[in-house]
Amino acid sequence: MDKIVEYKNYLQSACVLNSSLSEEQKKSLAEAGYCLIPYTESDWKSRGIHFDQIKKSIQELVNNEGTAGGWDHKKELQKTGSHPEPGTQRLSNILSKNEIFRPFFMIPEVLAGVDQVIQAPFKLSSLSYREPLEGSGIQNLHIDWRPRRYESTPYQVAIAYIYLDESTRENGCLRVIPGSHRRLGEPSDFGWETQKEHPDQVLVEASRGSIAIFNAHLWHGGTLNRSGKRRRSISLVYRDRRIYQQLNQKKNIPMLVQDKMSDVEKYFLAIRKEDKTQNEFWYRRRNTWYVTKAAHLSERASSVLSKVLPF
Ligand SMILES: O=C(O)CCC(=O)C(=O)O
Ligand SMILES: [Fe+2]
Repeated sequence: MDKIVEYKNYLQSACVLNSSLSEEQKKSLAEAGYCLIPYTESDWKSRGIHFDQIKKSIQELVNNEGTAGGWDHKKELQKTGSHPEPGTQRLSNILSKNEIFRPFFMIPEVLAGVDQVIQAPFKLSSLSYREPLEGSGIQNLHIDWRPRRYESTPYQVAIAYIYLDESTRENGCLRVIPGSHRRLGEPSDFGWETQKEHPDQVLVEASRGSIAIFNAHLWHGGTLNRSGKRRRSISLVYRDRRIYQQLNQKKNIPMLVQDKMSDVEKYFLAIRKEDKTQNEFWYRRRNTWYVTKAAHLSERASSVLSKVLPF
C-alpha cells in the first residue's frame, strides 16, 4: 500500500480528526511553535491512565535506578556513573519498563499536533521522565534536534510534555521563545547558549494533566525549581519515520508486551514485522563526524526531494 495512504489510515484508526485540535491550537503550533492542550485527570482516566498509579510506578523506577536513570540510550555512559542532567531526576525507556505507560503515546490530540508539525509519516522515538529538583533544573536555551540549515528543510521532530503536577514559574516550568522554530541554526549560533533570561521568552505554565506540544526546533528549556514543589513530567518524542529512534522500540519493548499491542500501536512504534529493525551499527555511530556530515548532505538532498515527493 502507498505509504501515505497507509499513514492516513493509521491516523484515522487512532481517532485523529481534523478537529482533534482547535483552530486556535493549530495556529499557535504553526506560528508560535507550541500549543497547550488542557487535559484533566478525568480525561486521562477515560484513556486508561490513572495518575496515582503512574506516579507510584515512577517512584519505583526512581528508587531502582536513582541518578543513573535516563541513560538507556547511552548504555556506555550509564556504566560510568555520570549523571544525564545533574539537579534533575530522569528516567528513559519507561515504555519498556511498565505497560501502564502504553496509552500515553496514542493520544489523538498529540498525534494530530505531531502530524501538523512533521507533515509526514512519523513514529515514537522515546518516552521519558524528567523532574527538576529543588534549586535546580535550569537549562540552556536549546532545540531538540539537529539544527536546520536550509529554509526548505522539513521539520522532522515534534515533542509532547505531559504534566503530572501543576507546572508553574515557581517549580520550574518550560520556557519557550515563540516563533523561534522558524529560525535556521540553533540558539548558540545567535549567542544564546546561556541559562540567562531571553527578552522574548514566555513561561509556559500548565495545569496538572495538561499537555504541551512543540516543534523540536522551538528554542526552549527547563527553568529553576525554586519552590521545591514537585514538577513531574512525561515526554514523548516523535520523529519522521525515515530517521532513527532514540530508543530502538522493537528491541526494547518486551515481546510479551508487543504481542498484546494493536496493529495501530505497533505502527506508531514502528515495531510491525514490515518495519525494518533499526541498524544498531549505524545508530551507535550516529554522532560521529562522518555520519553527521552525511546527514547534513542528505538534509540538503531531502530539502530538494521533499518538494517532489508526496510527503
Ligand atoms: O522539562 C522541561 O520543561 C524541558 C526539558 C527539556 O527541554 C529537555 O530536557 O530537553
Ligand atoms: Fe528540550
